[in-house]
Amino acid sequence: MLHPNYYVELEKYNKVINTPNRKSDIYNGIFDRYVYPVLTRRHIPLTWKYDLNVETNPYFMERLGVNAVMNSGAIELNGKFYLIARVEGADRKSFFAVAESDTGIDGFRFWDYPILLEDTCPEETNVYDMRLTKHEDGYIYGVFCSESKDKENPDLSAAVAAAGIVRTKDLKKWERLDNLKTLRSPQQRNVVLHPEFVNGKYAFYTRPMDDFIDTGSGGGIGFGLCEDIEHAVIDEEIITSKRKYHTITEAKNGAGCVPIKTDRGWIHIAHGVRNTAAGLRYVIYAFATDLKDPSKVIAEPGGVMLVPLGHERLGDVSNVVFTNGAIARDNGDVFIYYASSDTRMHVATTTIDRLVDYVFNTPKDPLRSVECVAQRCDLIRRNLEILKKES
Ligand code: M1P
Repeated sequence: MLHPNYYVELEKYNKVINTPNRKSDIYNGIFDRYVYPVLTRRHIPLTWKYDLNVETNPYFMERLGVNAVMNSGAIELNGKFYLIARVEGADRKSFFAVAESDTGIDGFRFWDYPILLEDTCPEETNVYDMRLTKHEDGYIYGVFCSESKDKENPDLSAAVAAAGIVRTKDLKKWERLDNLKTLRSPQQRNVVLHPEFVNGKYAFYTRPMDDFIDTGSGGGIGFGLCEDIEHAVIDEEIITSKRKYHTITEAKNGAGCVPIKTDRGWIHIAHGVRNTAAGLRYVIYAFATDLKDPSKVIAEPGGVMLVPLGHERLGDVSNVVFTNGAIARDNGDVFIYYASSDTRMHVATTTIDRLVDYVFNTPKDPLRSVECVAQRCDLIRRNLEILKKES
């Protein structure tokens, strides 16, 4: 016999899982937003949190609570949409779990068990933010942040971030490979594996960092090649998308989704961070790189593509949107998955055509107010002429 509250909570869970999503009326022509998040802590199965045994849990208490579901890698396999979510337990430790949906915009349901990674790094305390790459070598790779205490530094919060690597063919069996070594950068986070070989080598987008939080002298999103994915080592990292003064990337930036291949170039959807009196503000931006040389930026629209709006602005780490997963379908549809305020997951939908138009035809940031106003006045002038002709 189960506790009566089990049935109450089960009904709530089923309602969350079965609520259809719909497009919101917020318009920008670039992508559609949706009214409901696609994954939240309310999507966590009851079996992950409660002890259902009434003798050992007479009050039907959460024994292992879940705090947030966020930053998820994404992949389509056999026509189904999968998110590898970062689930953060009440104990602040994150882990990965697969959620599956038929539509990509709703109905995401976690598999029975989260992913139990091979315990190959005794010093590793926390893992998060997996990017999933369907590589041309036939494997699906997951690259994530592997965080450990910085033993050299007596500060209790001092940590070291490295890029952990796993691979799978079915999202069920995962093989852990060596963490990525970047010989010239002491720390790494937001590392993404490029889906194709470049000059016969595995190519990674990196984020050189001097420190756990501050990227320090790290100039932006890096790019480096390595020979052996099982023992990945990168010597030189060159900078692709650079951080710039008084832009959305001033404090830092980082690669997000695996780049999307189009006829015009690789489209990257990344995050940029700036500092404010209210703390760091994370937004999502896009740029394109050359098809033959994916480190070479060939188009960089000015400003943000997606910002936290309304309830997205509030959460455990407020004023944050962050993406590490998108699905580009064969029919040209693109599903961009993003987390808001380190708390919940959302989807934004668009198409390859729209992304290409956005990335290649949105004006660049002229970097100075006076030139930004001139740019806007030019647009207004052209528009007023059109309206005059129409009237
Ligand atoms: O809290 C916002 C984000 O902070 C980190 O991103 P970055 O390395 O660019 O600062 C990550 O830890 C990410 O998980 C988190 O969402």
